[in-house]
Amino acid sequence: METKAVRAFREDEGAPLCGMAHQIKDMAGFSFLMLRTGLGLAQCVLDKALLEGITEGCALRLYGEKVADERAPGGFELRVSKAEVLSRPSSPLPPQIGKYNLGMALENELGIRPVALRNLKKRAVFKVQEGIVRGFRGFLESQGFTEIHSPKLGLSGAEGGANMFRLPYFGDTVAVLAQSPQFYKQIMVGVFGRVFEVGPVFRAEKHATARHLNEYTSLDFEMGFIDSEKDVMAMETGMLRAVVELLQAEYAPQLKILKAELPEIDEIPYIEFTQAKEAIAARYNRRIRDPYDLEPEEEQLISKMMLEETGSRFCFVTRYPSKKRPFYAMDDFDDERYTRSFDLLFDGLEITTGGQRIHQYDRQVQKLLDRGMDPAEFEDFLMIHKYGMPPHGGLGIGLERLTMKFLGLQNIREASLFPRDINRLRP
Ligand code: AMO
Repeated sequence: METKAVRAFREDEGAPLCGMAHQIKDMAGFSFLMLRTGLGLAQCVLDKALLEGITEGCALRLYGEKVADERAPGGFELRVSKAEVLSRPSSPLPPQIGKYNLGMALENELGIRPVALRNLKKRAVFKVQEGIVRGFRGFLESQGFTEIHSPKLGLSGAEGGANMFRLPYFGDTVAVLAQSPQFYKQIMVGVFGRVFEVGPVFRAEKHATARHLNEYTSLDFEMGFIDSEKDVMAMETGMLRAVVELLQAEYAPQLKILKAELPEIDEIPYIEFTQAKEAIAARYNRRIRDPYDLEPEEEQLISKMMLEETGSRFCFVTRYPSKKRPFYAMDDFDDERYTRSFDLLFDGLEITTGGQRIHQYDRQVQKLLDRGMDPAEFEDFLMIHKYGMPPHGGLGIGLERLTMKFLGLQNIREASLFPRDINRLRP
């Protein structure tokens, strides 16, 4: 498999190759040096004299002759004739970095993340993550969406009070960190019609689980002129297909390193919330404890059931009860106990929440009042309803959760460069 870096290098015969000494293997009379470049590994062969003073972790500029070799990564090796050492590490690199498996407990690995990320398998996760964001952005751009950047500091949150980070602002003001770009993406539908954002969001989750972070990257989009939440679901299905296609076309080396099997995405099946709850209760002999929300185990069982019945690793759960959905969710026209909202499950985990939103002023104000909330506190947001909004809807996807599921990782922290959780604010 030829990486882009290697291709560029091959096409420019005279160019030296720059990179970091990733792994050095001594052979009889010569050494193999695996050079880590931004986009791949290059196999370099040096005789003993040239290797003098070079250790793993050195930044190098290597000159030499490129020779085709099927066994080398990228199909060639560099027979080095001249080596310039541009910098040397002041400490030997932890020996595991150059190995295929880092072989460290996650907690220990996170402690040395700045260097652990140089391990090829660890690094590949974030290359794939780049691909997911490129696929998301590229597909939405092709559908006429405009990218926006909303503020992360504000006075109120959109997703309820329990998990908001508050911090002292100027004077006596207390600011909150954005739990989502919800208000702003809806506002911007009134401006551009279709918008998306990729940005950080903050949740003061007080529990440490394998699927929660206190800061994560949210992939959001919001679109006007929809007939129902089904239009949003169809857009998400198209986007996921485009992401998988891009990953297959341009990220094959990383997927191979990670031994990842991407899902096939055709139409994504859906099932209504209540129907799903009842079906798994009967099928797996479970008691329904919370009729308004899904427990993590229920998400797993719904996914399992849908995989068995439809062959799809993804499934939408629709018509969530109003009680547990935010105040901006549009209630079902026939039955106000339910909303026109959905979650998307992927291999047993919720990766998306979305739905149609209330676009009528009176209706939005009434829903706030019904929930004992003060419309005056939402004056800025309500401006859009007051001055006219199309029927609209959208969704939010946790990038780390999506990455984790695409790659079959066990803990969300593995899909976050520098995870923030209840016990961790560094590195
Ligand atoms: P919700 O709060 O369900 O919806 O979040 C959307 C998606 O974000 C991810 N997610 C998380 N990922 C990591 N750590 C967390 N603590 C965490 N919390 C949520 C999940 C989830 O499905 N405004 C709505 C979206 C919308 O309707 O447009 C919202 O934020 O993948």
